[in-house]
Amino acid sequence: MLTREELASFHENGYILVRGLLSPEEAEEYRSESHALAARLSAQGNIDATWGSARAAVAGAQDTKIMHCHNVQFFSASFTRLLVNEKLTSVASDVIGSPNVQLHHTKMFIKPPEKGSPFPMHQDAPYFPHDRHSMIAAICHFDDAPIEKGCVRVVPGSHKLGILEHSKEGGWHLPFDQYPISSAVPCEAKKGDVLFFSYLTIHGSGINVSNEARTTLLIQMRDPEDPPSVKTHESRGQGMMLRGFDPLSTPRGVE
Ligand SMILES: O=C(O)CCC(=O)C(=O)O
Repeated sequence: MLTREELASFHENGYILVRGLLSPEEAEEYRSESHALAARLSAQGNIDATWGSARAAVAGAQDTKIMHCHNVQFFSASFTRLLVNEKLTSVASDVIGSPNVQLHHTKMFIKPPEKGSPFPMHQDAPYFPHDRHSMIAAICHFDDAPIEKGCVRVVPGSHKLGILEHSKEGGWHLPFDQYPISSAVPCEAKKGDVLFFSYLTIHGSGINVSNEARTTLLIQMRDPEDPPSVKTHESRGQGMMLRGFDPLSTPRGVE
């Protein structure tokens, strides 16, 4: 659970980096699972998820790559256990402001050494707007993410701006000149750290130019009483309860 000061900081800045939420051993296990999954999937096809806008926005991003898998809990039981980890869901509950925490989706990213793709600055909200803006992301770091590995960067306080107009070209993104990645605050992380931020918080990340991969799992969660404003971005597993219960459940959902 967060302290009163940490929660106030989240509300003021729109993000909080929780140090050592996972132990180094837990992080290492999830790192191995992530790389094993990426190897299995890569053997069957291309799992690069580099945004077209990343190539356009960032010098040096022309031949970068990022290995990716959506909804990893359908690929390995180890990730299912992480989703309901008490340490994770108790902080999620604090920042969402509800005892009930519902899954939206998960995304594993491996930024490979020397050429790991960047993400232009954006809010997540345009992808899947919700009426009460309770949606958060928790980025779990399975290895260290210093600046040179392309750590996540944020614009503190930007969650207070509401949903901004984005370009949809090559992935939703904000104007490159107005929001350069380099001017955002780097959230350098150690393995086991988890970065929580509102889906309204402007964020992005630079290229991994180091000689090690950057391995993360992004878990998007919401208050189950915060309905989607539009029917979009639906995926397998969406609506799974990670903590508490769904006060809006009806017999229609029972099969
Ligand atoms: O992992 C990162 O560097 C950023 C990911 C991100 O911004 C996103 O998936 O929306």
